[in-house]
Amino acid sequence: MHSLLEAAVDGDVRALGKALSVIEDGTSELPELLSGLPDSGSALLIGVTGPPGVGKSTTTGALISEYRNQSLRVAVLAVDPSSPVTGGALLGDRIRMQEHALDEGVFIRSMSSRGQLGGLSSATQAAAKVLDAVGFDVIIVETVGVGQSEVDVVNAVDTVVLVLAPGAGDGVQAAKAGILEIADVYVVNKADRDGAEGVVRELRSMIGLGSASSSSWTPEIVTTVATTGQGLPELVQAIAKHHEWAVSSGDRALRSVERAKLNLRRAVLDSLTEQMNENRTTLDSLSAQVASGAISTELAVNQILRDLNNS
Ligand SMILES: Nc1nc2c(ncn2[C@@H]2O[C@H](COP(=O)(O)OP(=O)(O)OP(=O)(O)O)[C@@H](O)[C@H]2O)c(=O)[nH]1
Ligand SMILES: [Mg+2]
Repeated sequence: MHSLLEAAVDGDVRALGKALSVIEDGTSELPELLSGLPDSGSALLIGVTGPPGVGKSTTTGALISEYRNQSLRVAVLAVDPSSPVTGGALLGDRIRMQEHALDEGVFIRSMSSRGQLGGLSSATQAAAKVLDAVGFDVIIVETVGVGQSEVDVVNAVDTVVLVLAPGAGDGVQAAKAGILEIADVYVVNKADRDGAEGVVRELRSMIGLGSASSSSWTPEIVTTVATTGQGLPELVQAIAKHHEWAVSSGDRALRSVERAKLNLRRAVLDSLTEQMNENRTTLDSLSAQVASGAISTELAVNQILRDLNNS
């Protein structure tokens, strides 16, 4: 595992791909791989999310260009939480980022979570850690759609960019699923179309700009045309500003503890479920006893936890 990492650090793209597969599959080699990684990374970790079709991939592609102009190395993780095995949906995205395909300073990879404890969120974090160790300066996590699983995935990043666009289903209403509150930078894309101003207005009133206290982050709203690159320097600037704030305010450190807590909680639950499933007979007999009223649920829980402890 360590030689795999070393090869990846030396620029071996296939080794990097293999390391990421270990993460996706959650194989037994994973702990060894992760233990070889430095703890705190220095990469700029950006999440790009938003409703379908608003221009997330085009924006990501445009961001790649901006960062490449600064000679920074960029990695993109395209994450599809809706499908256990990433397929068709991301194909179009890869084509959209095709202009960067031959650039050695750019690495693009689709991600799914097939096995890792803690699910896609921790898989994404682990992948970001690897990419950071390998030397990428900027890591962009693009998710498909907006829902609880996207909220989980964006928990894996330091700066959350929510992309919206004018047009049916693309506006603020479409992004209500808990993600509005956690975005750090709002992009109103497709500003070349009618209605962008309205989306900006709607956003302003919804996120209540001005009410934020001086100690917290005031979300930025950036208007873009991702297809031409208009507004992209401003987006890069807004991301940098948030990053600086997150580091100096301690928010970045706080988020990483919160993240670890969430992962741990989830991993413990996954592990308990797994162990319980392995020990079906106990579960079956205790369930029967609870159903008949012979013992209480609480008592059965204690029994199960005791059994797991002793096993
Ligand atoms: N007019 C206009 N079209 C845009 C702009 N940005 C993206 N598009 C187009 O919008 C369509 C969707 O863009 P994508 O970048 O694939 O959007 P997405 O959010 O990644 O889509 P999904 O991954 O399918 O959710 C494409 O046809 C883009 O060319 C823009 O600023 N203006
Ligand atoms: Mg996309």
